[in-house]
Amino acid sequence: MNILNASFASKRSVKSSEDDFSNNGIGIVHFGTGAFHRAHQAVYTHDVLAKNGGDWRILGVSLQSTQVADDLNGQDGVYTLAIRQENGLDLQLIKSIASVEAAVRSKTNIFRTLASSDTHIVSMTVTEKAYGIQRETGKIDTSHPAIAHDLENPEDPSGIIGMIVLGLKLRKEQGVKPFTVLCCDNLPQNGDLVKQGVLDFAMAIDEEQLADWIGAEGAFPNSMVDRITPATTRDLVEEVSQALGVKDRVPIETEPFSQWVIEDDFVTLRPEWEEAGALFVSLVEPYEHMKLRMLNGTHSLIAYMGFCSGHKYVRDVMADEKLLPLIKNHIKAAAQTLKPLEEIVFDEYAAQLIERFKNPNIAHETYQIAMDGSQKMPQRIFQPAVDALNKGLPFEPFALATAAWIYYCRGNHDNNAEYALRDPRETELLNAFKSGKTNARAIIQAFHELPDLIPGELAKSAEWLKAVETGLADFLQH
Ligand code: CS2
Repeated sequence: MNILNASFASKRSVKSSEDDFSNNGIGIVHFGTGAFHRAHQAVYTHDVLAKNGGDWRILGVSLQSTQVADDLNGQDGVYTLAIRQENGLDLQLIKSIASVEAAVRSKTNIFRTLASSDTHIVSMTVTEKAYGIQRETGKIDTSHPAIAHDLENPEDPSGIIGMIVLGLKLRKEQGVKPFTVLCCDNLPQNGDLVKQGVLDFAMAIDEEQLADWIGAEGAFPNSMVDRITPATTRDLVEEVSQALGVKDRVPIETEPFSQWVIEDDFVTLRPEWEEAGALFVSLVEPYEHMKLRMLNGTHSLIAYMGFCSGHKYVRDVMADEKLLPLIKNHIKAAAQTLKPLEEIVFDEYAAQLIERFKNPNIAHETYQIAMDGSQKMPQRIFQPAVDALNKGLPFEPFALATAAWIYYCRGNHDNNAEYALRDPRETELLNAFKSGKTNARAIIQAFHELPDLIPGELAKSAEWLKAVETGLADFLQH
């Protein structure tokens, strides 16, 4: 038996395998076919294909690994979505991914599809660190490895910005309208940021006319994406394969909750994702601030405090009576920095978040969330802290989260066993911690002096520095 015609042997199942999209064409190229995409956009797209049909299948692109391409292609792009409900596991076969290209092997089909007038959308979940765009200026960071490579080799790019620019250039040359660039990473004003980076890159390779054309005709909608998706484990592969009666190498487990808010600004066609539950709005920023600050900011606090206290999963941190009040404080302080959103009562959103974090069926590792702190802390913790200080609101929870992150950056457990920070700025962070030895003030000073990380407003605030120092001194002592 093959996964395409698998039927579920046990447990509850939401949908079996009747859907067949093999005749639907490709309309989307998606960079980063990891767990999050497969629990989110690919599912919305599957649902729209099932409802309305259309040429909206996805060509996945993996920028670095070949594994996910091999695994998914070996199953005709089909995989199982396992939704952990309170009363069991819902399984659904997702069939919106046509196939996946590993860019390190060949880019021929990737650029053919990027240039094709049938492709309307290029979306991406490549994580915060992949872009190489400076937040403050929107300019490309020429020291970023992918940007540096692509500036030298604009006709054979390997990074996300270089590939988008070459894809758009091919379209311009062939008289095809630009595709819409839909960023689905947890970055503030993600669409605007990518647009600035793309335009700056085009200028940097002397493609002024291309930049003008993209600026005038392109579209880069902002979007807020949300679904808690732990990395796939061997246990999940076993559990799903058993329920399916056939091996699925790449199932995804996720929570029941899912949210997608998208700015309705597309060059040409788009799938009717609203029919699968997405919300199209004219302004995404308030939703994005809410999510980045209340969910992701709290997640980072949970991750650093939890990991350093020996908790493996988010749910374990939530069950720790000493830590839970600190987590609740953080969510509240984050909510206070937000502009009101008519559609959402922040207290209700907060209560829902607590339940989502507590979900006993989701094994979300604190170490997974702790990764890439230097790329996540600015929008999750530092910017809300600046707003809180400016508005005279409680800022201490953000100082505590900062202290917890700095403490994590020491890179070893209390028993001296080392762990990798898993951060592109790992060496700088470890050195900053070491430079202060065991002196909280000196360590904090070193972190605040790192370039392009903690905003100057915070580094200059005595009350902020004091609060972070108190938090860190406490961690160092206990
Ligand atoms: C998490 C996010 O790993 C992390 O940094 O905070 O991946 C989080 O689970 C998602 O944004 C939820 O939508």
